[in-house]
Amino acid sequence: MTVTPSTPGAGALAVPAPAWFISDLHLTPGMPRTLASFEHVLERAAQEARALFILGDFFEFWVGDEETDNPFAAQVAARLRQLAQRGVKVYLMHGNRDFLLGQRFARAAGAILLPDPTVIDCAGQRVVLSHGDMLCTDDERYMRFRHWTRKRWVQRVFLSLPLTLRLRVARRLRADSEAGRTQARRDAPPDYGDTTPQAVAALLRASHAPALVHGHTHRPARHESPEGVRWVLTDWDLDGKRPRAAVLQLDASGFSVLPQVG
Ligand SMILES: [Mn+2]
Repeated sequence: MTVTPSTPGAGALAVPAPAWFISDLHLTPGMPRTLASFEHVLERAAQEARALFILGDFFEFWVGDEETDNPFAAQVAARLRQLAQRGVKVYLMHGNRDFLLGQRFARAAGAILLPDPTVIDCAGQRVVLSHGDMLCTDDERYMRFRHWTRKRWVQRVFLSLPLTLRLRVARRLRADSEAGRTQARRDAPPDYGDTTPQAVAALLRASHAPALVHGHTHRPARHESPEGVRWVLTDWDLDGKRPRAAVLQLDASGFSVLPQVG
């Protein structure tokens, strides 16, 4: 499958520095320490960052913007909004779990929804951002699922179903994909697909960017290839046996992983 970015060569979103990048927080009421750590990071971001990018799978799952009214999601939105009101730009990109997150939540959070991929211009660097699932092109079953579930009409049909039914479908899909993300499974290394070098190279070339930042694979690293540098963000979990949460920062001195943000 070929990757066709929606934001090719030309325009790039101008972003003030320092910019912070996080993804795959999988926020859910069942992980209170992860939420607390996120709130702590927002406090620090208000002091130290000018832009915050949340590159998908922010929530464990999202079946429609009525979820904005849930006390948990409302609290998260309120925190983000406070950050935005303190002058930090807040950007959200969809992941494979929360791709139905819409304008209603974004407005409540004072955030801007970005297409996947998006090219930014920050601290003199051109960088392409993606959640990363579209780069895992070897997983044909998932790519088919992605292809259909990103169609507007399919989403409209799904969103017209009663909320309880949508929640049931989401739970079933989660159980299918990773046996319900029990704690033991969350602490184990990921056993699903990684990005393919061809998809990464194609995206870097099409974006005319020497750097890519993505999440999704839960394999935090910095990779170099002839096409450019690829930063992979960590997922967040402060509630399990293998605590992890990190922020990637881009400023005038380049990229750096901020230690001990949680
Ligand atoms: Mn993901």
